[in-house]
Amino acid sequence: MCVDGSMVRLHSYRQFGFLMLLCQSKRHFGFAEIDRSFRNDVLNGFSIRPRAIPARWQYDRRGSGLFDAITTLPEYYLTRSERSILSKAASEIAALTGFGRAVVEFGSGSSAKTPTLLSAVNPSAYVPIDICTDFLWRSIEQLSKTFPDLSIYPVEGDFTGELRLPAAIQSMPQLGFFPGSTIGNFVVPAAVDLLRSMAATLGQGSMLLIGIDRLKSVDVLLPAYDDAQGITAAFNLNLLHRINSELRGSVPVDAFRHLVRWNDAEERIEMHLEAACDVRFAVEGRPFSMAKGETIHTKNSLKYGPRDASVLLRAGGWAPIADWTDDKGLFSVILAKEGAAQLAP
Ligand code: SAH
Ligand code: AVI
Repeated sequence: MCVDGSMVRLHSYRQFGFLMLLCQSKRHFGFAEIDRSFRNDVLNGFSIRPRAIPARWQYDRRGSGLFDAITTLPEYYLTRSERSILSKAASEIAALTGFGRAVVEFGSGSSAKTPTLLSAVNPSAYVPIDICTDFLWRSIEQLSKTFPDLSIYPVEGDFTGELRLPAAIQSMPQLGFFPGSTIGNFVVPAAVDLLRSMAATLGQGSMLLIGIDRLKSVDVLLPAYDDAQGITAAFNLNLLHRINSELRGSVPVDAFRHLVRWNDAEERIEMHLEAACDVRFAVEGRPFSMAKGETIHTKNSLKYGPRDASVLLRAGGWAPIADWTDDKGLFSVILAKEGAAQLAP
């Protein structure tokens, strides 16, 4: 086993117990950076107008558990659609990528879709990257049972920041995996920057398999983000609980409600937390107030037509080579290779 900064190579499932201890001890050191960014983003987010807090902070342990529950909701078609595409296209994907690449997954969460890809492409290594440490380690435990011979190098951290991939995979051809339409949680300029930094991180000759949710009727989109059981509402409101517990907050969570809007000009779902009455609270000793009806913008989920998705990838330094959709055309999975396509004169 080797430990290199935030990366740990997992040679066998037997070492998992020791890894959990290591991970816990690392929390006291490496996590200071994440804690500091959370604090800065929240204090800044409550101070700017309109108020907004980046979506990545929704994924603490409880938030990630609630997101997993969202993926099974009847209204949340995204996960079902993408899984069906991946299962059907698995052998075509493998034929195009070849075997033995290192699979690098951005925002791996519970890695629920990963086994389908790993079984198809027979990777030389797997690198799950996630900001939510609890889920990262739990999913590795599961995966290492299913793929006992696979070298797994988890990376804990923010994939929008500077990423150091494990030295051991640097000489291997790489396949980026970015499922779930997480790219939709970034506004277009940020999405382009992220795709470019992925291309730089994965390097020449790499490929990217990305899931992107398609534009569709608002009648389908709104319930997917405002489900009848209120799981998405609990997921959104959990951000306020997290602020209270991690940042000495006194936000009156019961005074907020989950609000979902379709922004037609930007072709995106927006999630907000709306104050149901005038509120005053403090975070890290700083006082804030919000008037009834004011909102905190907590997430965007951009939707793309097939052509726009292709343009986005090209702008981000990836040339699409194949794409697949589900029976209803709700979602798309695109395989792209690193390097912008040559433009005709
Ligand atoms: N890939 C899974 C999970 C998608 S949810 C799926 O397709 O279902 C988004 C995941 O990305 C969460 O696990 C969240 O913790 C992670 N995430 C979000 N923003 C991140 C960031 N900036 N850096 C690292 N991980 C991030
Ligand atoms: C991960 N991401 C693409 C999800 C989405 O659909 O925007 C996050 C989500 N949040 C609430 N519901 C789903």
